[in-house]
This record gives sequence, C-alpha cells and structure tokens, in this order.
Amino acid sequence: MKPFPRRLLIGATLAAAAFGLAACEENMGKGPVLHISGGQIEMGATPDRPAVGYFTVKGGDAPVELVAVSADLAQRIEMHESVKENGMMTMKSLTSAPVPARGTLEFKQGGKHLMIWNVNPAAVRAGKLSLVFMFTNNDRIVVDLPIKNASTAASGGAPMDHAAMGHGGDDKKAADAAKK
Ligand SMILES: [Cu+2]
Repeated sequence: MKPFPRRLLIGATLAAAAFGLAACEENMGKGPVLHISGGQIEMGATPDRPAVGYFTVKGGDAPVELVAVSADLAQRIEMHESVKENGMMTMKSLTSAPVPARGTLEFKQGGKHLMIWNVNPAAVRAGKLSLVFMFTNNDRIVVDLPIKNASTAASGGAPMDHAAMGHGGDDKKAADAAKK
C-alpha cells in the first residue's frame, strides 16, 4: 500500500487552517480564479516602433487591480489607454487597471493596451514573450503571449506592402503623377 502523498497532506492542512474546509472545497471546485485568458503581442511596423500587447484578464472572487506588467526580454513596458479628448484620440499612461470580481479586464485595440519597447530578438525568434502580470493582491501571473509580426499581420508577408503602409498619401500622389 502506498503512503498518502505528503505534499497533499500539508496543502490540505494549510488550506483548512487558513480558510476553513468549506471555503477551501468551494474554491477548489468551481470558484473563479484570477487568470489571463489569452492575448497577443504585435510587433511595431518598424524596429524602432514599440510593440503593442493585448490580453484578457478574468477576475477571481475578489476585485483586484493590475498594477504592472514586466518582461525579462523587453526593455520597458507601459500600460496605456487610448482616449478621445476634444474629438482627438490620445494615449494616457495607466498606473493600474481594475479587474472586477468574477469580471473581465480587456486590453484591446482602441482601448487599453501595453506598449513594449525593444523586445529581445530571441523572444521574436521564439515567437513568444513571457510576461509577468502583477496585481494588488500580490498575485504574480506569468504568461507567454504569442508575438505577431506587424508586416505579416497587415499584408500577408509581402515586404513591398509593408513599406507602403505608412505612406499611403505619397504613393497615391506618385501613382497619380505617373498616370499623367
Ligand atoms: Cu500606447
């Protein structure tokens, strides 16, 4: 007969001591747990442009705030929000973002987003960046988000299309001139 695993015994004892058995069982069963449910990083159109990060956080039983996101393989990460002010879209930087209890916090295009400077080429080659999400309840969640190349995302990988992307006006002028 196998002995009961020691690790499980310790875990159960600690949980029972901290929360009482009923709370523990409820949590282990179906209670929501704070987690990152998905996301991606889109590289800048040119290497000097920051990458942008989007993701979804699902809340646990209690409301918390996301206070920082960091990565070993990036120089700097900021949380931003795109907002309309006097009819103009601007970005402001965020020091925190709320995750409602049992709710959702979304960083998505046109809203909250991560700006990521100097993603290490090793991460780009690997196609993913390991991010650390830090919350007010001291949870630290590490998640690998896939890295998408801006040029492939926008143009199906054709380098000419990529080069033309930021210069639509000029190209049209050139095309018009060529017609004459
Ligand atoms: Cu931004």
